[in-house]
Amino acid sequence: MKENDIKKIHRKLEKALDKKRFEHTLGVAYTATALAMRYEEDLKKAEVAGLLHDCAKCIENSKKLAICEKYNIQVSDLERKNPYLLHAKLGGFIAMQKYGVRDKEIVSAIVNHTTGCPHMGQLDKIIYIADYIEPYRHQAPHLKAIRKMAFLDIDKALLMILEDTLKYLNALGNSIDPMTEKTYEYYKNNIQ
Ligand code: DGI
Ligand code: FE
Ligand code: FE
Repeated sequence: MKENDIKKIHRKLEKALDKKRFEHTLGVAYTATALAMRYEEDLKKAEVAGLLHDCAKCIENSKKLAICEKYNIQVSDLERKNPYLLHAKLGGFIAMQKYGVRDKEIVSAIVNHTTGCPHMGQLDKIIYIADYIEPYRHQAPHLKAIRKMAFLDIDKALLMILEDTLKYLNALGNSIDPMTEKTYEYYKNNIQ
């Protein structure tokens, strides 16, 4: 991925996202880059995945569903009731179609950034965590501790985020995607 390509992605994203989402996106991109330095992953891939992770976020819900229908992207009942969840899956598709991404790990990191999944790759984890801890986020509990843990132990940070996300969703009475649950169970049972 050349510098020029990254500039092109910036320009397109600025049109596709509202101002707040674009700021969040930049926050995720540089937080992901910092985590990639720490965990010796490809810096440019982390930057591109961070930039594009929410590329489908500002599409209207009805349009999200329409795009999924048009391109035969599977939509579960839970996603139909909570179409905002689709921005992850759809984001992976749009990253390939509109932004020319060919790298499987980047696409995977975008697709899995909302619910996570068991056996996440290193780039998946980096984007999942960067999304939660980027500097423009203010409201989540334990942010200070999770930000610190992200640079000490990536799996522990992941588990802390999953735990807090499930607590938050349960407190609101929001339905839990089976993938969020599976991811939590997997990491709870697989790390000390
Ligand atoms: O797109 P962002 O706001 O940057 O962050 P995100 O893609 O991680 O997720 C947005 C929301 O999705 C966040 O408030 C948590 C929520 N979420 C994650 N897992 C589930 C979920 N919502 C429901 N209903 N069910 C889930 O399993
Ligand atoms: Fe998102
Ligand atoms: Fe995000």
